[in-house]
Amino acid sequence: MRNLLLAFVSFAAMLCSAMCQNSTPAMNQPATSAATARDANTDGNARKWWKEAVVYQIYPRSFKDSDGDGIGDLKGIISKLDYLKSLGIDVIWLNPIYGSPNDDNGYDISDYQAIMKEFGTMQDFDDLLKGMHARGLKLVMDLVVNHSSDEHEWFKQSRSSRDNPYRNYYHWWPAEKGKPAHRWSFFDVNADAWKFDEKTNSYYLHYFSQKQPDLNWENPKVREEVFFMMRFWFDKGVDGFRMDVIPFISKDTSFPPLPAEYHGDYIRYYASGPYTHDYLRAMNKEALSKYDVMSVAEGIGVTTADALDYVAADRHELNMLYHFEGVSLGYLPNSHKIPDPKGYSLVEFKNIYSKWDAAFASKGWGTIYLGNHDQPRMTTRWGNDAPQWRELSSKMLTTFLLTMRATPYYYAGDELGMTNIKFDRIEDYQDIETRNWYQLEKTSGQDVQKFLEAARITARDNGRTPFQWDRTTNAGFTTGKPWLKVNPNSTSVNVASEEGDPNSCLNYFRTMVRLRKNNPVLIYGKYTLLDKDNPDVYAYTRELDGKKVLVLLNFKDKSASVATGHDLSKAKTLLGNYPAPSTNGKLRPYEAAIYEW
Ligand code: TEU
Repeated sequence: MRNLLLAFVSFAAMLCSAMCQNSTPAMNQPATSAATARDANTDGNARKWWKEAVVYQIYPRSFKDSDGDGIGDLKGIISKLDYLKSLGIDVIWLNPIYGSPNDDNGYDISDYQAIMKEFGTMQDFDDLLKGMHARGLKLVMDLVVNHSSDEHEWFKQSRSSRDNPYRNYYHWWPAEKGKPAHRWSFFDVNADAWKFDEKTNSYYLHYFSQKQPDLNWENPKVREEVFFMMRFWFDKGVDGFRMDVIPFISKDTSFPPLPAEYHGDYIRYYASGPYTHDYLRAMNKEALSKYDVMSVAEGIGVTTADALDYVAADRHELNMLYHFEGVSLGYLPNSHKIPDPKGYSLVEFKNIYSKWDAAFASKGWGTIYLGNHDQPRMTTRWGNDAPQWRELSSKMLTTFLLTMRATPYYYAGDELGMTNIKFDRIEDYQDIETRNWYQLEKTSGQDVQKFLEAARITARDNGRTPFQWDRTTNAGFTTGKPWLKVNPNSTSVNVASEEGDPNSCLNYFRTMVRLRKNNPVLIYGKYTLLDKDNPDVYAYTRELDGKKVLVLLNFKDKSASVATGHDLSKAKTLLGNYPAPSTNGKLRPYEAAIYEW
């Protein structure tokens, strides 16, 4: 029960910490603080390819299966390169494709320099990279180095004896010192991040599952191994890394009881390690800075107060990070992602994205996303997946993502308006997070029905169902049995049927990407929020070099008015999701419209 409570409190605190502007700054900041450095230099408007890019994320397991085993693979992606090119996107981020026993679908890596056998071979990888580069597409890989798999050779050695040379590659706590101070685990059935290992009478640390032991970054050998591995992929030609839970890599290795200021807030504590920025600067020096590549942190636990410490150019660390504040909105406090029955507040939503825009107004650079492999489908979560609103709301959200001053990270399938599958039974879920949280609820006597009800909206597998290519069996994803069920709406929501329809979500996405790429104002232009207390409409302008663009987005399923102070009848309409965009400030349900002066 205690663990469950801690899990609840901690998860809630993660959401809450993301909301707190003035949370405790990272411990042991270096002498030259980011704030001082910030005043001396501005990099916010320096033009870079990765600021102008539209990033498209592919979950390889679910994209396209070429050999009928029910699991997507690299040859499958290769067979769809022309489709990817046709979207107009620039960069493809692939979730992990390395050797892995798949406890967490590739986020548990057993060989960093090999390709997962279900996904293909190194030759397939080389062919994929070549095919992408031939089409002018860049490839960003996932870097998962907070932890490895327990099946990695390093861990096998490490756990074999206390004096093995690899012992210090991981965090061990000898049992004769008693139980270590509690640490919360994301995926453990008891939410306990310490696992007792009989062989050496010690506990090892795993912030995620028991099969994902945390690497010990204090060991210089670990850092060298990681930087070497990064160079290996860069030398092959990859164009960057998305860095999994990178704010967690540095720990206070005395493992004290949770300091009072972090009570109930493990995520913020995990993201405030003493040497995070030293490690990132070393990573920049030893690997990133040697290549023309991009880097983006999964900015878990990072707030607007410390974001620039990661991404201001003069810090020489990373290029971008993505925050959790937006996607954490609208959950009930003290819950495992139980959505508030009242829905989310658009005013809060606008405040969050405006605050994050302001964080990078003169330094650093932002990112924007509403979906990824850890999130439900954006149309279900932030729009409306009822048949009459699915397309309109999906296009409206696409308009938002592609008109903000931040690099868009767009999740495969959202261009089709894919929606949550909404499983009823726990057996249908494959994801370790949902399965283990369910167990945790069950063993502690919670209402599992309520949990399952919430999972229909929030569970990660909703965003991982197979990509919908056409209306044939299994949506054209596989000729075998798909590893995760295909959404029944694939008979109408799929590439083949949307391809030929000029008004489809797919073609709207293509048009929207083109519009962004052809209008630097949509990339670099200053962002100003209008009518900020309007509960229904998100309205903002973007301005650059005398050009002004106004974006109006109705987030509701009813008509709504907006006061922009602009005479829309004098503006040129650039794009809208209704045949003729409104010109009088009265927006139809889920209407999106872009105007220019
Ligand atoms: O995600 C980090 C993370 O904390 C997620 O577990 C997230 O908070 C959760 O899904 C919200 O419900 C990264 C990866 O993106 C994720 O897929 C991995 O499972 C995790 O790290 C461990 O590597």
